[in-house]
Amino acid sequence: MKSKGRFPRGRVAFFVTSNIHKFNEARQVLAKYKVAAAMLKIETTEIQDDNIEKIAKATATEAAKKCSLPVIVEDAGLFIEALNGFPGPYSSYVYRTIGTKGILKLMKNTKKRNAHFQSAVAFCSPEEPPRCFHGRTEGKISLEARGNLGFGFDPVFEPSASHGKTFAEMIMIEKNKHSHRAEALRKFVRWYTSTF
Ligand code: ITT
Repeated sequence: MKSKGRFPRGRVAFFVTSNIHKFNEARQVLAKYKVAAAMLKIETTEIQDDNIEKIAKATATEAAKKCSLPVIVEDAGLFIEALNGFPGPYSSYVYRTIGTKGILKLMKNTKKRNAHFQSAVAFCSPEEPPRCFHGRTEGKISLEARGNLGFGFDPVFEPSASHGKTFAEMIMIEKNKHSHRAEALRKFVRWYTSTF
């Protein structure tokens, strides 16, 4: 019998993250596919690598072993063309240190403002090797910070498809229409619901 408006038994994705904003965005995307999301905070040793897929896979493998559950981990980064892809995989550190103000300062007097976000969602169960799903949002770095929704670099990132709004000027449902994270998660959840 089909369940009406309820999550079918067993359709839960355990999302390992310490970032509540990421989790809330993911929860909204997964719910559309009737997959519930549970946030797990697990201490992992985040590896340093130029490749976000490698980081997400390594973290997912470690977390799945630690909690003996199938888990998803997402790693994301902002890649700015004029800065040769900086901060990319180092986005978390750069956000904590120089933040959006520092990015705007680095981009002062720079006409070429193209940038993109990349997301890698890794799924790993204790028995199997990890598998990865990708998302990407093209856009540009705004001239000034705008909006107070979202998190991280959202106030300075204008997705190309958004007619000049930054991510931080969008409610979550709108950000999820354009975002790298939502794209990667939709790929994951389509695979997940057709496999399990
Ligand atoms: P976890 O590793 O615990 O999941 P995190 O915040 O460290 O959380 P990431 O390493 O994936 O997550 O992201 C690195 C940083 O990139 C993050 O702290 C934000 O500053 C920025 N970032 C990632 N996704 C973003 C988004 O959708 N909007 C704005 N900034 C984002």
